[in-house]
Amino acid sequence: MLRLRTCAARLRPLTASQAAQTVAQQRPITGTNRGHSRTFQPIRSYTAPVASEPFLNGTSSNYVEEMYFAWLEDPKCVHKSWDVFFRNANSGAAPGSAYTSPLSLSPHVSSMVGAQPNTEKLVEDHLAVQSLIRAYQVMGHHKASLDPLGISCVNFDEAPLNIRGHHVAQLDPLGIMDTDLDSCVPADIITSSDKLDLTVFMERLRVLTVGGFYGLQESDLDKVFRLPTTTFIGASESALPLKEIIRRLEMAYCQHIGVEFMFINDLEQCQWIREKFETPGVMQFTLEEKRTLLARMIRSTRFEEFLQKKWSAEKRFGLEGCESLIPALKTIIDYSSAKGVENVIMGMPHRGRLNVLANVIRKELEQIFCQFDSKLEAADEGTGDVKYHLGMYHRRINRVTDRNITLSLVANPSHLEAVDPVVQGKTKAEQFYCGDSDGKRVMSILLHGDAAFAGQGIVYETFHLSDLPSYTTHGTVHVVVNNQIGFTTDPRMARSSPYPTDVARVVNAPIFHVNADDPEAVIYVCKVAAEWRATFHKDVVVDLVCYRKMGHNEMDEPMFTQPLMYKQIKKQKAVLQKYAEKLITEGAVSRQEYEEEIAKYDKICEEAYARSKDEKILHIKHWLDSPWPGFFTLDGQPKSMSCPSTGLTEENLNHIGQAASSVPVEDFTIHGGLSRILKARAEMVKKRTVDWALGEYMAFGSLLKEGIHVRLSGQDVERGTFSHRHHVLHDQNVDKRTCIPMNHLSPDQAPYTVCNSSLSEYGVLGFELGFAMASPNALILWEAQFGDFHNTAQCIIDQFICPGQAKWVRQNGIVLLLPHGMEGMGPEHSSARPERFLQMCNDDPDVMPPITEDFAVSQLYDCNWIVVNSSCPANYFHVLRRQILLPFRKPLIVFTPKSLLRHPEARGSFDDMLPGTHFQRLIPESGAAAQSPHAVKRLIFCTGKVYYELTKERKSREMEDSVAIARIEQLSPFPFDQVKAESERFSNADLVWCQEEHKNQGYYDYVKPRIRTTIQRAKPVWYAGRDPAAAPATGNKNTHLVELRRFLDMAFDLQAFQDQQ
Ligand SMILES: Cc1ncc(C[n+]2csc(CCOP(=O)(O)OP(=O)(O)O)c2C)c(N)n1
Repeated sequence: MLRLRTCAARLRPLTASQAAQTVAQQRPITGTNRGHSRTFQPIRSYTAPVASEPFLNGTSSNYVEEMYFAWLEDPKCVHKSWDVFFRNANSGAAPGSAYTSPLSLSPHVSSMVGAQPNTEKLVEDHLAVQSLIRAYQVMGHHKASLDPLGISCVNFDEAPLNIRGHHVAQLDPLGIMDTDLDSCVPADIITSSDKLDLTVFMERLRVLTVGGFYGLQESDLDKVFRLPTTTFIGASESALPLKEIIRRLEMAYCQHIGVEFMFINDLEQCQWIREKFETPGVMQFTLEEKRTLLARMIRSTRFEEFLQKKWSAEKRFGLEGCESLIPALKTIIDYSSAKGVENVIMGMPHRGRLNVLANVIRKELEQIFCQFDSKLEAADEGTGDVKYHLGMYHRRINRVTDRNITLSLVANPSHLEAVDPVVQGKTKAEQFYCGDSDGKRVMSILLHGDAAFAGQGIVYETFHLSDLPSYTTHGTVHVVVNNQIGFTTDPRMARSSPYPTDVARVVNAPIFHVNADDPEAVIYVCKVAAEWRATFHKDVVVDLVCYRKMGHNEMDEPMFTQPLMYKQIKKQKAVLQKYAEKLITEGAVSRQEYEEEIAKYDKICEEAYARSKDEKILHIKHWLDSPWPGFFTLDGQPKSMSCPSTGLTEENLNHIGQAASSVPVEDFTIHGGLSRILKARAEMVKKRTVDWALGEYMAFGSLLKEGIHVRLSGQDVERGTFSHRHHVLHDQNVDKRTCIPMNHLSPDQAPYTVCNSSLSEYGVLGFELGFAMASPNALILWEAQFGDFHNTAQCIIDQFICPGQAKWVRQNGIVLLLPHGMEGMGPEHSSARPERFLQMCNDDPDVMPPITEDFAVSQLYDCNWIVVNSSCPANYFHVLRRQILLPFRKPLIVFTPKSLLRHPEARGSFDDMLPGTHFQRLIPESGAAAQSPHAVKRLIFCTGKVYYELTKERKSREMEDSVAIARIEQLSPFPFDQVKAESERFSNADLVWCQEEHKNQGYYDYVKPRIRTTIQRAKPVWYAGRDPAAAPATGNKNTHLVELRRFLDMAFDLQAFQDQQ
C-alpha cells in the first residue's frame, strides 16, 4: 500500500489555484481551445520530489492514476505504452524519463485514428475522451431530465462540488489512520482542480459540436477511441466513435435517471454502478414486466381516486403526483425477496401511507375504508391514533417470487423522520433473533419526504448508525418522495444543498435520482437499489422526483403560495395515462385490456367499501406492527397478574459475582487499576455485599442465564461514564483484543450485547426502542451519558415511549438509565429532569385507588411507564429483573446515581437479593424511629441520593428517635398503599417532602398531591428543598453547598413550618 500511495502522491496533480494559474497561462482565452498548442504541465508532488512527465497535467493525471491502479491489478489492461511507462516509473526511473515514446502503436489503434498518428495528439485525445466519460459519470445527473414539471430550481453550474483529495492527504498526526483508509482510497481521485474543470468542461460541452473539447475537434466526432476500463458503454466493444461515446453517455446519465455515485470511495462499487447504468440496453423490460408495472400503476392511481371520490372532505395525504411509489416499493420487495429476504420492515411518513398499506402491505381494504367512518367505535383501551399513523404486520406470499415474506410498517407519530431509528432498531433485532448476521433475510426500507429528509437531523443521526457493528442493519433502501415542496415551502428556502438527498453522501450511499413520471425508469433504479443492497449491504437512496397534485393535504389550497407551480401541475398529464398510452402505442397492451384492469380494481374497491360498512368497531390491535406470539393470551391479555420473586439463590449470586470479578480468558492482561476493581468486587462477593455495578451485574447475569437477551447501549456504556461498570475488558498488550466476561457465564446462556454508541441520543434511543419492540424476551437498556442529555431524544420519549401503548396498543419494556443527582457539577450534568417524566405519568393524583391484593402489579399494568429512583443497589437489581418477570411490558425510567456508585453506605446485602425478595416500591423507616413510632415528630419522605444526606444529618443532630425517613423508590405508579401505611405508622408526625432538586423541578409537584390524597388531606405536606429556579443547578460549588445546608436545616427544624400552619 505504501508503494501505491507514494506513486499516487507522485502522480498527484496541481492544486486548484496552481492549476488555474498554469491553465490560464497556457490556454487561449477562447472557450473552444481551438488552435491551442498543447504544452504539458509539470507534475507537482506534495510529498515526493517534484516529478515531471511531459503529458501529465492537473486533469490528465487523474486518468493516468486511474490507469495506474488498473495496471497494478492487471498490467495487460492498459495500453502497452502505459505498461512501459508504469514499469519504468515503478522501477525508479527519474522524473521525465519513465515515458518512452512507443515506436509504433498497435496496428489496431493506428487504424482507428489514422495512418500516421501524432503520438502526443493520440495520447491527448484519449485522455480527453476519458475526461469526457468521467465528466458524464460524475456530473451527468446535473443534466438529467428529472423534474416532471421542468421547474427545478437548482443551478448545478453553481452547486458546490465534492473534492476528494483529502482521502490521500496525510491527515492523521498519529499515522494510524492508514489502515482504516487503505480500503477506501479512491482509485479515481477527483482532484481539487475539478472545480475549474467543471466550468471549463460545461462550457466546452456546450460548444462541443461547434468545435473543440480538450482539444477535440468537431472532426474528431467520427474518430474511434479506445474506451477505458472504467466505462461499460462499449459492452463488448473496446473502442467506439466519439459521437457514439457521447450518445451512449447521454443515454446512461442524462435521461430520466440521474446517478450520483462518483463520490463513493470504492472502485469496485463505482464499477458496479457504472455497469448497471452504462451497459447498453440495460433498461429493457419484458412484456410481462411492463404489464405488471401498468397494473401496479392502476392500483396506485385508482386507490387514491377512489378515496377522493368517497371521502372528498377527508384528509388522507394522498399520493397523487407520485403514483409510481407503489411499483417502486413493490419492485424493491420483489427483488429483495428473490435475493432471499423474508422480512421487510418499513417506516414512512404520511404521504401515500394508506396506499402503501393497501397496495404494498396488502391490508384489507375494508379495514382501511372503515376508518373514514366517524361513527366507528374504539374497541381498545387507550387513545388510539389517526389512520395514517397506524402500523401493520402482514405475512404473505410474494406473487413474483412465490416465497413467503413478512411486511411490517412501523406505527409512527407526526414527527417527521422520528421513526427512522426505530425501524432500524427493530430491523436489527429481527436480524439478531433469527441469526441473520449479515442482513440477508431481514431488511429495512425507509420512506422520506424531501423537505424532512434534508431538514431533520435525525436522518443524519440514523445514517451514522448504518455502518456501526452493533447498529448496522446491513443496508437500508431509502426512498424519497421528492415532490419538491414541504407543506408550503420551496426547496430553495428549505435546504442549502443541491439535492434533498445530499445527507446520504456521508455514508457513501449511491443516490439514484429518477423522474417519477417515467415508471420504467423508476422500477429500473429500484431494481438496482435492491441489488446494490443485496450485493454490498450498504444504504442506497432512490430519489423519486415528482410533484404533489393536491395541497399538503386534500383540504389545502396550494395556489396561495405556489401559483405557478400549481398552474403547471394542472396542465400535467397523469402518469398512469401517459404510461398506458405508451404501452398501447407500443402494442404491449390493448386499450380494452387497460380499461378492464381499471374496472377490475375499481370493483375490488367498491366491494370492500360495501363490506367496510359492516365494521362498527375499530380494533387497533389489528394494526399492530410487532406482535409477540405466545406472550399474551389469545385475546391479548397478560397470562397472569402477578410477579414472582425477583431474588436469586446464594449460589447464583456467588457464581455471577465471580464472573464479575475475574477474567475468563487465558493470557489476557488487564489494566492494573481494573485488577484492583475486580479484586474489590471479589472481596464484596466474599462479604455477601453488592455495590451499584455489582447489583447491575447480578441482574444482567441472572437474566442471561435464564435465556433472556440483554442489550445495553449508549455513549461509553461499556466501561460506564463513571468508570464503574467495566463490562468489556481490554487486553493491555494486544490492540482491539477484548473480552466480555458476562458472555462466559454458562454454555446455554443468552448473549449479552453491550455497545458504545455514536454520540447521539435521538438516534440511539430511537434505535433501542425499536430493538425492544421486536421481542418481549429481552432486556433492552439505553443509558444517557448524563441524564441531562436525554432531552435531545425528547421526541422518542414524548411520541413513542410515553404514549406508545395508548396510541398503538403496543407494549415496550425499554429501560432508560439516566444518571441524576445534584453534586455541584453545574446546570448540566446534574438533573435528568424527573419532573418531566412524572408530569407525563397517567395515574390520577386526586383519586385513591382501591388497594386490592394484586394492587402493585395491576397499577403497573395500568400505567404508561414506570419511574424509579432507587437508593440502593439491591433494589436496582430487583427492578431490572422485574422488567422481565412481569407478565407484560412497560417502559422503565430509572434515575441512576453518580456519587452513590462508590458511596460506602450505598451497598446491598445478598440477604436483600435472595429467593422471596422483591423490589421495594417504598423502603420504610427501620431504624430507631421505628421502635417507638408514636414518638416520632416528623416523617420525611424522600427519594434517591438525598436519603444519605438526610441520614447523615439526622445522625449528627441525634434526631434518630424523632425523625423517620421513608424512601419512595418507585415514584410512579405511586405506592399509595405503602405511603398510607407509613403515614399511619407515624401518626403523630408532621409530613415533609424533602428533595435536593429545585422546588419547581424534581418530584414535589408529583408526590405532594398524591401523598395528600393518600392521607385524605388530613395534614399538610411541607417542602424542604431548593427554591424554585430556572436552571436545574448552580454552577457555583459554594452556592451548591449553601443550598444543601439550608434545606437540611429546614428538614430537621421541627419548628420550621409552624408559621405556615
Ligand atoms: C418534526 C416535524 N416538524 C414539522 C411537521 C409539520 N409538517 C407536516 S408535513 C410537513 C411538510 C413535509 O414536507 P416533505 O417532507 O417534503 O413531505 P411531503 O408532505 O411533501 O410529502 C411539515 C412541515 C412535522 N410533521 N414534523
